[in-house]
Amino acid sequence: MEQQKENKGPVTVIGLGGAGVKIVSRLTASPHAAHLKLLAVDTDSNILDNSPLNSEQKFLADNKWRQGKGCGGNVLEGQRSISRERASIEDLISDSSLLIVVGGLGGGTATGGVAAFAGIARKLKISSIFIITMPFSMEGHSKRRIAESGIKELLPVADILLYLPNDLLFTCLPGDTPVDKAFEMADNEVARTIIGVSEIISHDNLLAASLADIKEALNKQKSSASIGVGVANSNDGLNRNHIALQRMLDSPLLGGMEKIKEADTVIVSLTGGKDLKIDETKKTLEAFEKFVSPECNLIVGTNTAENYGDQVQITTIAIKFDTQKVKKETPVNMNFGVKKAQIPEEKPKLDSLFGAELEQAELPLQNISRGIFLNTSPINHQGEDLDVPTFQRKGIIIDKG
Ligand SMILES: Nc1nc2c(ncn2[C@@H]2O[C@H](COP(=O)(O)OP(=O)(O)OP(=O)(O)O)[C@@H](O)[C@H]2O)c(=O)[nH]1
Ligand SMILES: [Mg+2]
Repeated sequence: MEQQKENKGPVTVIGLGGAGVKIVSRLTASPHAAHLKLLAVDTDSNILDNSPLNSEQKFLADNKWRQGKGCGGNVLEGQRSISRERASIEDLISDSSLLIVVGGLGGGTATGGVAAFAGIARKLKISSIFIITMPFSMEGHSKRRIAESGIKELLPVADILLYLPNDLLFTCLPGDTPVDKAFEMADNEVARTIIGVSEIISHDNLLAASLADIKEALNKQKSSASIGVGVANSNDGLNRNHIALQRMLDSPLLGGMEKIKEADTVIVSLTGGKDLKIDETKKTLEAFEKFVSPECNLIVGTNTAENYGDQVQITTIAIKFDTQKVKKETPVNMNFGVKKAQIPEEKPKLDSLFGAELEQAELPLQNISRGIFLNTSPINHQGEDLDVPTFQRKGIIIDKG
């Protein structure tokens, strides 16, 4: 695997095509996205004009050729439009430490353009994550086929691909919900997912789940995965973490608690403000163990960020490996993957994320608990060190297989 360059630049989030631009536009209102560099790229000038991003954040791809009218669902034109702008796009993202591209597959611009972005990121040695929505079933078979062709192009070149079926949102929406409202909800969920994913791989995590492990699991075999995000603050009740946990379990893109129960690997990341207490963190993460199967590889991470105030966010990614589908060209469901957590003393370096570290046979999970409770005295009860999470006390060994 090619080494990614060391770069202390921003995490750049690019919204590509109509849906992508709308989702990125939602992030402008979130204080939790303040550390992200947001960019909107489209072939449609109307979409860009309607975005609250400022003019430096907007890029109209191939203005002269498409005349700002979008690609009208033509994937080839989407491919050409973005490819023709390679040099300008390189300039836009060259300072990035990580690139997150978000878009809705099914139209021309994003479906055609995503692979070009992956290629540009590779050339610049910037790690890339693609957070992609799949069309609603109501949009018809042809949109789905277009979207699947986009996934097929993207899979071999993206570092990480996470695709979210818009349909999952319907499971919790009343039947008479207007389409616009459904899209709006999808936008909000995806925007939350972007923040959650960027938190998980954040550089100053006390316990950062490493991007290398996500990548490793993805390379190992194709998998299906679900993402849940829950947010709460102290106005919601005394136990904000548990409320956030419940909201995460109810979040539409997760697709129900079963997804966590069935998962082979689950990563759970808790982010809060500077007042996030060790004991509430510990209780929440231990409570989480009840949801997973004993064989599950459970990875936990906590993170504090000043702009969270009294808010907490729990992000969960539940992955189920599907050995039947390993050899298929396209996966059936969303893709994502994770494995161990990073030891907290050292910040993860992007240049080492895809390197030789992937070769370790057994994961040093024992170190994780020392990270959470680094500067506190150990709590012993009946000869057991309660600072060590139960799943570790039970001696569950994670084999990378
Ligand atoms: N979440 C969300 N998804 C949307 C929205 N609008 C469209 N989509 C989804 O995104 C897919 C692609 O639509 P667009 O983003 O408009 O397409 P595009 O990439 O701009 O491509 P062209 O318009 O053909 O150039 C659709 O099939 C929908 O599934 C939206 O407002 N929010
Ligand atoms: Mg469009």
